[in-house]
Amino acid sequence: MKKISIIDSHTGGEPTRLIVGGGPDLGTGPLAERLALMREQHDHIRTGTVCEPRGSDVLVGALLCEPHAEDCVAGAIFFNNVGYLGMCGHGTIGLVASLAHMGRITVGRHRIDTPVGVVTAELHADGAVSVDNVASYRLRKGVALEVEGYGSVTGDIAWGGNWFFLVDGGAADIAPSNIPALMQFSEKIMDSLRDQGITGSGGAPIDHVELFSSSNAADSRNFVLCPGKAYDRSPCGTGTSAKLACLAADGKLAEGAVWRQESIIGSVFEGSYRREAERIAPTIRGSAWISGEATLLFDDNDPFAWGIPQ
Ligand code: PYC
Repeated sequence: MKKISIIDSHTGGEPTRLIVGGGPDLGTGPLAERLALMREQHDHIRTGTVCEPRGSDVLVGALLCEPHAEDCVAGAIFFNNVGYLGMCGHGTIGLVASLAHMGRITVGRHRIDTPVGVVTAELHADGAVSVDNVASYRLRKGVALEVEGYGSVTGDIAWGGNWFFLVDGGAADIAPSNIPALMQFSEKIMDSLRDQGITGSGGAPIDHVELFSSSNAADSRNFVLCPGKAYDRSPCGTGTSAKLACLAADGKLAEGAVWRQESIIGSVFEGSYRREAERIAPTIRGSAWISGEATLLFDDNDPFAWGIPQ
């Protein structure tokens, strides 16, 4: 029986399942190479860990790795029910909380190796975590998209570690009671982006849609559709970084000022940025809680041991 050890956490309601033992041997190369190796030769570890029947489409997984880049405390490869994520903000906050839970780090700043570069995270004395995310930028402003059943929808395209199409307002108020309508609208936007060939840099697919409305508790409330067709329960770290890039480009948020981004379920991340030439260096602060430690068992005779195919 194959065994995989995990630590579960959630960051503002969005779960992260960290593989801490029993994962594949991916060697010692750069994290981007190790991600490619995992995708080509060990993808069943991803599907067995985060897909049904053990997981669900909302679960983000992370494989804890030895780092390749210098002075890093750990490396991580993030994935979900349909594939791999370059970077994951809520997942990094969950990873840092899990490393603290394991006794591997204490309060202070720590470098973490990821497939899209090194990110620095700070564990604060109150348990909150700040992540200095990868350089973020807006690629295009005011892109008009024809969306079947909704007409013309205008949004910005921005990079925050993943590609986002950001839309102010939308089909329905951003409230938990409207999740089915928000899902339908965002999925239609995702389909239209693909069908109309609208992409990020170098033809990269835009695989996250982010809708915004006003908030009574923060500067804005969002709804984020992720590539696996689940919505982010947290305000989405990479999505908040993409939002900061748009605010900075529009001159609507000063360098160093704090933007409070609320999620659809009411959890909040605080974001701020420094300018770095044409891009911004965003910092996202949030909190994660450990919700479980377990050993996953993979029975050779179980037809769904490695997940139900999607
Ligand atoms: O927090 O960056 C994030 C994220 C990406 C997908 C789900 N959460």
